[in-house]
Amino acid sequence: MGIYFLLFIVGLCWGQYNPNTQPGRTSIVHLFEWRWADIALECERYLAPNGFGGVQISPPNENLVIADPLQPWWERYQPVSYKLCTRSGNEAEFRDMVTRCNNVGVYVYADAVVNHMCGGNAGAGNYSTCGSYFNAETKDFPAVPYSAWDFNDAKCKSRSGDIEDYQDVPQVRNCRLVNLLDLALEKNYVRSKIAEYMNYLIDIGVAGFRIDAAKHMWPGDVKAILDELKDLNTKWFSAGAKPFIYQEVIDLGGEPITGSQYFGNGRVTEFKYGAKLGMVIHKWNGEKMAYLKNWGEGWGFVPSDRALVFVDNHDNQRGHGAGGTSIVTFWDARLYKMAVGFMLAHPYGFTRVMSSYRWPRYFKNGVDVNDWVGPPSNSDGSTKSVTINADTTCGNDWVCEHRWRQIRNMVIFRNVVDGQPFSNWWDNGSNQIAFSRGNRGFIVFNNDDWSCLYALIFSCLFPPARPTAAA
Ligand code: QV4
Ligand code: CA
Repeated sequence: MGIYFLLFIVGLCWGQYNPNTQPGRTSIVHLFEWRWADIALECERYLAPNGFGGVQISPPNENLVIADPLQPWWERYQPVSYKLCTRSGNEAEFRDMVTRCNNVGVYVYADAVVNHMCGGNAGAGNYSTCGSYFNAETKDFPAVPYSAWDFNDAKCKSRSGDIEDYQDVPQVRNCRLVNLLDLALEKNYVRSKIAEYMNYLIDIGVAGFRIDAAKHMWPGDVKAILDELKDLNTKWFSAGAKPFIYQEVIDLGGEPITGSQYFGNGRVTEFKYGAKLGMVIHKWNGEKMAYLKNWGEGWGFVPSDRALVFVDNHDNQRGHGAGGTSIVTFWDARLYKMAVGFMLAHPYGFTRVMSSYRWPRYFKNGVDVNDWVGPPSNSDGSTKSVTINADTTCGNDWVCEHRWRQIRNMVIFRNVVDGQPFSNWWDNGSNQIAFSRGNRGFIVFNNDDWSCLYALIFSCLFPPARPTAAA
């Protein structure tokens, strides 16, 4: 009896940390702001054939429609209800996407914005993506429904009602993140409405969730919600499979709230990863690739099986969130291929590839004042479809980093070497490194500007200024 009981418990726990991807598929891609119809097509025509395990989608629930600035990308982080209509598509399109992606073994991970509703100064009306009425002033969201009783304001002790001090733990959890109406997650009613929303997505076929702004929710409240979640839909997943959970907790050190406080719920986003790798790839502060020999927990990151890792994300690629100027993005294509290539070659963490859109950056005093600009749009405000060029790149200002040859190949490399140990490290003491993954894969990087990388055959295998990752 004992052993079975233990296995059952392990099975219960193991689920939240397991991405549920099909065997041999070891990465997901964040198709940021893509339309559901385009994601369905991409699952079938590209992600499945190239070994991607899944796709993170933008928040699928009804959000505030903001006129000034005009429909910023971040309006999708201001919920009005849990109805499934957004500029990515309606419920029918959402269902079609999940079914078609699941049918080709590419699973869907939804961005769950459940810490808050819209901004406190959003006014009142029906300017929302399903047309639902709301009143931010009175905290009335009849389409859920939520009323003023379901929000935290009375609990918040800061002067403004917003989070003012990240050293004050109750403030970070109970006050408004940039004035967003903060939900009272200790209330069973609020927990039940959120669990109802997430279970609705699970019934449709979703495989897991990114928990937005998890740092701003008490770990116990998050757990209480997760404990109400169903097992995954057995139409695509084995009986008893649990939703994969990765919580957005920005922890660069120096704050009382840490990623490890959330390990009981699932994985956490390891923001130190992108920030530190960016420093190394930029060769700033004396950082060099030779130092990557002990990459991972050796650099103070969370344990590998609790980490969701990425080079950049939708926030820090445009100066939001964490990571600062060290973050490498698609705007620096040469460095970006190297950073993503290294991430996919190294065994640490569960990897997420970013897929972005180009926006008209405009720097004033070193700050991009166009960081708010939403996805490529038609004149009526609808999101442009993702067109595919003859050379397999994307049009309409969709960057499609996941389709870049070096990145696609490294997604496949990671699949091929899955489970193989990090071994045979070599470096030149500077920015030329090489390592294998067991006897299944071998990779070389040359990020030195001044020297060829000579191999045994004494030829200049990898000339400088052309960082190369040979899989
Ligand atoms: C502003 C002021 C407030 C003021 C308010 C009054 O900052 O002090 O009270 O106006 O109107 C947008 C605007 C922001 C505005 C806010 C409320 O940018 O200027 O407040 O709306 O109107 C995204 C964007 C935010 C955006 C938010 C809501 O990044 O700029 O705010 O969506 O639209 C921390 C958190 C971390 C968070 C990160 C950005 O710990 O969890 O900040 N990351 C996640 C998401 C991120 C999203 C949110 C959380 C909120 O990844 O995309 O913020 O859901 O580090
Ligand atoms: Ca909160």
